[in-house]
Amino acid sequence: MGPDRLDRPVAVGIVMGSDSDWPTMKVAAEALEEFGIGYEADVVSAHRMPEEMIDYGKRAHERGLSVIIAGAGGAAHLPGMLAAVTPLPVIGVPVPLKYLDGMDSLLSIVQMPAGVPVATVSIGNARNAGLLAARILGATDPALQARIVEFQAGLKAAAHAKGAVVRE
Ligand code: RP5
Repeated sequence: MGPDRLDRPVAVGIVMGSDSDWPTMKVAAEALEEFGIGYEADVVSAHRMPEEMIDYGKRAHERGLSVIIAGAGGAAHLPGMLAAVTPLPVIGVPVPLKYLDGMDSLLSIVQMPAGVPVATVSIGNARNAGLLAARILGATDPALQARIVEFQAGLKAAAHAKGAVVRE
C-alpha cells in the first residue's frame, strides 16, 4: 500500500455502500486525521458492485491495510461480507437512512454468526469507529497509544470541567 495524500502509510480502509453515506462516514476520517493515521476512502457497494467488494476484502491485507471501517445503511451487508473474506478487523458503522431510524442498518450489521466478527458501533457513530481503529493500531504502536492516553485525559478533564459548571 502506498502513502495517502499526506504521505502517510495507509493503515485504514474506510469503505461505504454509497457516496450518500459519506456525510456520516467522513467523521471516521476526521478522527483518524486527529491521530495522524493514514487512510483511504472508497465506495464499495456490496449489492451494486459485489465482485469489486469481494476483491477489496480479499486484497486489503496484502495491500498493507490493518483495519477496515465499513459503513452502510438499510440492508447493510457490506461490513459482514468484508469480514467474511478478510483476516483484518472490520468495524461496522450502521448508517441511518430516512426510514426505521437506522435500526435496520444496526441489526443487519450487528447480528453476525459466530466465527465472523464485526465490531459494530452505535447508529451513525463513525467517530467511535475511527477512534476504535486508532486503538487497534495503538496496541502495536507505542507513540500512537501515548496520543490515545493523552486524548483520554482530555476527555476526563472536559468531563470534570462540565461537572464544575453544574456545581456552580
Ligand atoms: C446502502 O444503500 C448504502 O450504504 C446507502 O446507505 C443506502 C442508500 O444508497 P443510495 O441509494 O443513496 O446510493 O447500500
